[in-house]
Amino acid sequence: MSRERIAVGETYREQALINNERYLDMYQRSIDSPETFWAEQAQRLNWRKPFTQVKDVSFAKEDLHIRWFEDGELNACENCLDRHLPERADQIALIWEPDEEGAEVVRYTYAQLHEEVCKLANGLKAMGVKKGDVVTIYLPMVPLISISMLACARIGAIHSVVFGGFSPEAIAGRIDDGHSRIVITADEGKRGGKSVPLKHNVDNALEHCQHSEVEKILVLRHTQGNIDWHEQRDVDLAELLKEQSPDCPAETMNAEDPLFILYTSGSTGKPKGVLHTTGGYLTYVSLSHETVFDYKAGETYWCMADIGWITGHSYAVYGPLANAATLVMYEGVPNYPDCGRMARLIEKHQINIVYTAPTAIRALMADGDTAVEGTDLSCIRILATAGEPINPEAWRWFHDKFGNNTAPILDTWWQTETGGMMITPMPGATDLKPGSATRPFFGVQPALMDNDGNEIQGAGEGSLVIKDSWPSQMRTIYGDHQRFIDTYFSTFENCYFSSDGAKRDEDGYYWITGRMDDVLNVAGHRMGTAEIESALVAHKTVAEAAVVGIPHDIKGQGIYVYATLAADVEASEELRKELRNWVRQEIGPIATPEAIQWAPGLPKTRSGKIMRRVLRKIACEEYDQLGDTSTLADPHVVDDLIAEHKALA
Ligand code: 6R9
Repeated sequence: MSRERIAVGETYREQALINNERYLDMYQRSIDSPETFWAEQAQRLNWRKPFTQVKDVSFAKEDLHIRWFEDGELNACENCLDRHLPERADQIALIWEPDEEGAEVVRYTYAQLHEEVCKLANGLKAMGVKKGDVVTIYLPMVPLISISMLACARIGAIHSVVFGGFSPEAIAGRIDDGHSRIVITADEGKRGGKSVPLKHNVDNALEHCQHSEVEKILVLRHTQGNIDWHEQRDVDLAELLKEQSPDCPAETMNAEDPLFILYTSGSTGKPKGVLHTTGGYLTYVSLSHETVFDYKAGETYWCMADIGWITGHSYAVYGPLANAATLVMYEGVPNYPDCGRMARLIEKHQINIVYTAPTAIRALMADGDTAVEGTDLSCIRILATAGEPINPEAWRWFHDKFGNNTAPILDTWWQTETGGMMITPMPGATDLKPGSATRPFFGVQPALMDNDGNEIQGAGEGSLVIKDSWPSQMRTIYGDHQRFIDTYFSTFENCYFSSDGAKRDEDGYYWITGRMDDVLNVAGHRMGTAEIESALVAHKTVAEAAVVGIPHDIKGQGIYVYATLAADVEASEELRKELRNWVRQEIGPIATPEAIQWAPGLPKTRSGKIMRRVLRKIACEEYDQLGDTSTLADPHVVDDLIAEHKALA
């Protein structure tokens, strides 16, 4: 924990929506009388039918329920578009910057975005999509991705966005789980000058589905690349939209009706379908987008996260659009064609607020000052990060090079499950400490627990839990409510357990120390070790596998694999390559192992549990810190692994 403390800048303190007094006052009210506080905040949305109940929650695992504004009715899409039209029809809602630098930028006003969404909503209806149906969206970072989500929301369909970097197997699992009948995709995506075969991946996915009910695939012709076409099943999106009316009444939804499912990795089993609902989610992401980014009308805002992740859902679509913001969307990667692209893009569109990931900063930082050379970034007012801890070096560099040593860097801690930012500074209110996510957002009651389940008071370190509900909390795991209860509410009584560890300092600031379960964070992407292990053992040559995280300069964490080969299989460099590719194919390129070590045996306890702690230490070459290995069934395994690791290095 660094001792450095950066005081709120004067201009920020004077001009921001929330200064420290206001933060303290609002925070206190949000905790003392959550019902009044949230009833007030929910007025930022248009309700078709006002709610009379604000909050009905129990975190007790025998009686778990989480309901917000439960008798209210509204439509999320209408709140993101229609209600802005009287005043802001001609304001730019979305600026789309293509992968290829210099290629034509596309802009949508709020009126145009509304029209596109209505047409697609009608198109979906024409395909038979009804309220409550799940629509799978597998698209690159093009405006259609937001348009598709909003079109679903408009007609009450539940969207399930699958990150464009995921493989056919991963798509198949999600299509199966959601019983999706419709998939929206594109011929290809473009990232860093390369094409991503999206339609081809969907075709493949359907072959992997256990019980595919997919009837139609709507295809955007984006790159005009060559794709297979199945007359009965594939629909050219442009053709479909040509026939659709730009009028589509928005469906009346209950506040607790599902808005979307988004899959995320856990420590065991297959990815979980995190379910978010309508009223509470939208209230929270809209309030937090405005107050954390201090968003003011007329400002241009860029959230760099892919929309396939929660950061994209909440802060590149729902939050900013609910606030009538002007958004930038970028198709590609921040260092294409070179590491100056991000800065040039900010300058070109005069972006005021940038929300990114530490891994992107570290990647640019590796090239020194060239990332910002020749650009004038004085348009930047606020910088923010999410997804992983930001190391103080990266914080400093970003603050200096992009923030002109003035723009605050907001390190926001939250999760797919929390829907919105939970622990975060506010530009006009919070003194910053590089590496700390600082203080809780309104309504959020974090606590630290010790191993016996007792709450730690004052400064200390423990398991990070949240003691009471907040409106954008996930409601369940789609199709598996028991897993929801077991995962989040069974470790500590009457608390939501985040699976993260944290420290709290004397000022009450929180410092996230990382996951306490077997979940890795690779370049800000969550991945379960179990997921990668099961991909590996699905290969015919692998008998058993164990995966651990190792420190990585740019990605934060890298994937280190221990593989035990089947009896008659010969280890070889060829096979190592094949397994690397196999994992990429099974999960996606983000899961590519840094290294694969052959392991004739794995360190197991007598009850057969793999001792990952030991494997982690070996992978990090901390041989003298293996800890207690006395419970191992066969302690010699460890010596063999160390020898093999040394040979590999
Ligand atoms: C928003 C998002 C959640 C996990 C979370 C934690 C890590 C997120 C962080 C952070 C340190 C931050 N994480 N923000 N760690 N500092 N500011 O990333 O959601 O993909 O579900 O990941 O990411 O470990 O538990 P998600």
